[in-house]
Amino acid sequence: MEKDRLPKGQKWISKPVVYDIVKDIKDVDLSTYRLKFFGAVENPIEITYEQFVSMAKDRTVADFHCVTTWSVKDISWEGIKTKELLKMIKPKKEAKFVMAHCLEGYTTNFPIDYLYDEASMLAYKMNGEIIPKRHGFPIRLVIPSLYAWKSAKYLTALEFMTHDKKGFWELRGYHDVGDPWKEERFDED
Ligand SMILES: Nc1nc2c(c(=O)[nH]1)N[C@H]1C(S)=C(S)[C@@H](COP(=O)(O)O)O[C@H]1N2
Ligand SMILES: [Mo]
Repeated sequence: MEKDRLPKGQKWISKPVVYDIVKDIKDVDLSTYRLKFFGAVENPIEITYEQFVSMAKDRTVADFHCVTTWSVKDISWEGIKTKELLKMIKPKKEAKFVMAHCLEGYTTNFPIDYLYDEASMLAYKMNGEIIPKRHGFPIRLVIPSLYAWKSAKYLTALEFMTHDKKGFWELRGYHDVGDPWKEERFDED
């Protein structure tokens, strides 16, 4: 039933609204861009955009829920499933949390389990096209099972942490996890 598809307190709109903590985003030089995986992992690596694209073969179609109450149906993302990348990076067993780091300084944290979700991806295409600049070019983290502020755009690194730390919005009162089905919008305390 269609109603069950929309988390409480949300309404459907047709296209995602661009939300950014800064007004301007620098152009990215793909020849120097690197995506890093570091922290509590067996195999810390850095990959180039070209390497990423050559490995990209996964696709997810998922609804996107923003904490400001809009939701968008069926956005398609192409790239690499995070659970596949983790096979290569091998997080240590004490890695419990992840911090996403972005080009303009944005950060967001979440429990590592969300990277094992079937739908979670690192994406370079959105709805069949290279991700538009303001939607996260060149690579974006997409975690459909959490509110959209966890889907970090302009991703530069995933940091694997043994202890939780708060990212940009989490420091400003937003929930550490942010599950739309539990309406985890803000931290209670
Ligand atoms: N790097 C970065 N990623 C970000 C943000 C940001 O400011 N910087 N905003 C977040 C928020 S609050 C939302 S709602 C979504 C919006 O995604 P969109 O701009 O593609 O619609 O991006 C998230 N990812
Ligand atoms: Mo947001």
